[in-house]
Amino acid sequence: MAVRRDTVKTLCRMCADRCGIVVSLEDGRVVDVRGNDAHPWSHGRLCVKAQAAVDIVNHPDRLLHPLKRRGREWEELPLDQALDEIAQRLRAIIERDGARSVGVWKGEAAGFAQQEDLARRFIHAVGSPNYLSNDSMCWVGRFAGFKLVFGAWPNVDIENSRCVVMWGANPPFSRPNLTQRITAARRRGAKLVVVDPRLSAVARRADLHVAPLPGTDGALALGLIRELVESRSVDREYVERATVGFEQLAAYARSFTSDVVERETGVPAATVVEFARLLRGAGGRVALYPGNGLEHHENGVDTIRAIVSLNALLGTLGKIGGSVFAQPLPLRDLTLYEERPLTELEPIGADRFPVLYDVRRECHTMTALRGILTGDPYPLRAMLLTGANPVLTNPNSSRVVEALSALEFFVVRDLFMTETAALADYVLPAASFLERSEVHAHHEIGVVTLTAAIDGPPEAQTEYGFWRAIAHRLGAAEYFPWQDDRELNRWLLGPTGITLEVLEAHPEGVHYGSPAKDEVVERFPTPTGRIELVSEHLADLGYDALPRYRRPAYLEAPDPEFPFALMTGARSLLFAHSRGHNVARFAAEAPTPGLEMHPDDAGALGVADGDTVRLVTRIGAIETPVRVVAANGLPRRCLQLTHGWSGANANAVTHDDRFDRISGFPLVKSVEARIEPVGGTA
Ligand SMILES: Nc1nc2c(c(=O)[nH]1)N[C@H]1C(S)=C(S)[C@@H](COP(=O)(O)OP(=O)(O)OC[C@H]3O[C@@H](n4cnc5c(=O)[nH]c(N)nc54)[C@H](O)[C@@H]3O)O[C@H]1N2
Ligand SMILES: Nc1nc2c(c(=O)[nH]1)N[C@H]1C(S)=C(S)[C@@H](COP(=O)(O)OP(=O)(O)OC[C@H]3O[C@@H](n4cnc5c(=O)[nH]c(N)nc54)[C@H](O)[C@@H]3O)O[C@H]1N2
Ligand code: SF4
Ligand SMILES: [Mo]
Repeated sequence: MAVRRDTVKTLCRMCADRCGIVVSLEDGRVVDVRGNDAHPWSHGRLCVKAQAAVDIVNHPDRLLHPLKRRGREWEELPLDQALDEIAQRLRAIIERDGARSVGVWKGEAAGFAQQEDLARRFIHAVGSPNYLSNDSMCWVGRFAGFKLVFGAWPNVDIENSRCVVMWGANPPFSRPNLTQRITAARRRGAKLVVVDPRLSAVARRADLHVAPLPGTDGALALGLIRELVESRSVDREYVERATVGFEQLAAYARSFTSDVVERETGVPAATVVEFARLLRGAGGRVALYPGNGLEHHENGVDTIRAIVSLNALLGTLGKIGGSVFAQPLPLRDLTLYEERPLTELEPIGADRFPVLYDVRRECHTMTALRGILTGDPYPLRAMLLTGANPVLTNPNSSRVVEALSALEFFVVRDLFMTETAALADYVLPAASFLERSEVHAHHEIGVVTLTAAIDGPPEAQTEYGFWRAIAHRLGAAEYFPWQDDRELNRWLLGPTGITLEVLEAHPEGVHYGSPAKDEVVERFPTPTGRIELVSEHLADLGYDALPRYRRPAYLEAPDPEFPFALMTGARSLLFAHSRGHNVARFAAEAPTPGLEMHPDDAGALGVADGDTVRLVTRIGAIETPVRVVAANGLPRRCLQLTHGWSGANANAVTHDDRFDRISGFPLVKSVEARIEPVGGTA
């Protein structure tokens, strides 16, 4: 018989770029992934991860059937039976301890947008407010910063900018196709400033690389605010009309002279002045892009508030090439926060980190994991986890293992038997992103796309398929009326005026909204309707109204036991967190993460590139080979280790007991650390 060949146009969803791809199939099996030249975001360009989708969906270790634990063994069982048994166990726990003793955990790989909202919908539909996710340490720290200052997170218009600032972000690895936007802007003469302690891939291309010590960015931002005010480059009239707290902020920033900033951050005073000059020279067309590098510190949200406030002083808001507030695609809302907010049931962490809950309705994963062990604030007995591997990605792995093992009932949905799935009672095979049809709004270009679903293993359910199946078994069918993903997508699109059929006919997506134009923005969705350079809302919650700079602990109270500041989690190109390590050619390329170290520190320790050392923090210790970087690659006494490897798990040494005060994000960058020799090799 002849081989049946097909091609399907869809999106890669392994990072937020969501590039257009063309998938080739032979007899229904994925054999190739190529770039879709007609796609308006990626224009045919892909990164190396897209091809790995072929390896991942066809992987010999892929889970094909539900598994149930029997002591130390796993037993295969039919999907319907697994779902029945899971529902039965959940029902018994809900009847005994109440619905809030059950939680869901949605990880990064399950996706955001509708996949996130489906998990939120499910858990509220069954009567529990406990939605947990990777967003206890991703994105919301930045979102909170924008939300507190502007009431919303604007699009950063990189391509039309005259000065692009990548602050704690490294798109060549984290969003490879966004990098093309930076290149396009530079071709038109834009300057690129990168703020990163490390000489990252994007820093190598920068006109100005500003390298503060980890966690000191707040002082740098306040120093820039001071420079802008002192040089009279602030549009006073706009600032008076559109902001609250300008005088207060300016007065506070006054003490952050470039010399003070140099002493605090290690950035030469002349660099601070040059940075301010580049910002001023762009006529408000400054694209200020804050990254994940800023969130994982105890002072993260205040740092981010100070950084994003620069937008107000520079006049970037509403400017092409600056920060534009685009109209969102008016999809229907899948969440039940209006209908069934369930706040009286005390969402876990909402009292401890009210901003995290208020701005994004996120429960706090680290509080929940502790709660499993202590029963405080109330017992959490059961968890349904999808698309996450917290044993490698949440801080303090040994505590994560302890907590997840202590659950009475634990279900994991994944493509593989992971370190986390190994702790579960049931493991269910999940559909990969290529096997789900989803609506994607690409807000940076105003394009909505419907992804195509390729047939996957028959028992690998989509996210919707799974939540629906359990909800129907638990008497919550009314919330999951749609037959399948397709009908759900039709419902979601309702108010947009764009039909499912139109999207199916246009795999490159359909434009929505109107193209951005320059407009002066004066009203903001904040409590005062203005840009809040100081936040009375935060003051009411017991925080500082000003984005006050707090020195990171490793500088404020240096501990000779732990002389290094360890950053973790800088993205590597090949892997998405814990994903991709089972792709043989990627694993061969990077079998271990490599602890980045300054050559002088390596010299002082007597360590050479490739030597294995013991990395010790107050939380734990791991062994890992060292990667000695160039002298300008990292400040002295700073280290960097990427997470995601099971062999050298960076999160075995990160903190689940120290947090950003506002967002509740854990301290996983600027962690106090020391290096010890291993078996006499160092
Ligand atoms: N130390 C440190 N830790 C960090 C960070 C850091 O910077 N430093 N960064 C944090 C950040 S920003 C994030 S977002 C988190 C991410 O951490 P997680 O949310 O745990 O995400 P992944 O490691 O990508 O895990 C995804 C799991 O989902 C599975 N999977 C893949 N595709 C699918 C699918 O389509 N459906 C389902 N159901 N499963 C699938 C994969 O096999 C994998 O086991 O890590 C955080 N951890
Ligand atoms: N290949 C790949 N792509 C990914 C992911 C992945 O795991 N792999 N994960 C995706 C996810 S979920 C996320 S959240 C994004 C994150 O994407 P980005 O926001 O771009 O984050 P990173 O790529 O980790 O780059 C963060 C940079 O911040 C620097 N940094 C660390 N501490 C500090 C500090 O104190 N101050 C400053 N200024 N910089 C600091 C680090 O050196 C690092 O270069 O990437 C996404 N894309
Ligand atoms: S940049 Fe790479 S991983 Fe991200 S969507 Fe595009 S091809 Fe996929
Ligand atoms: Mo993330």
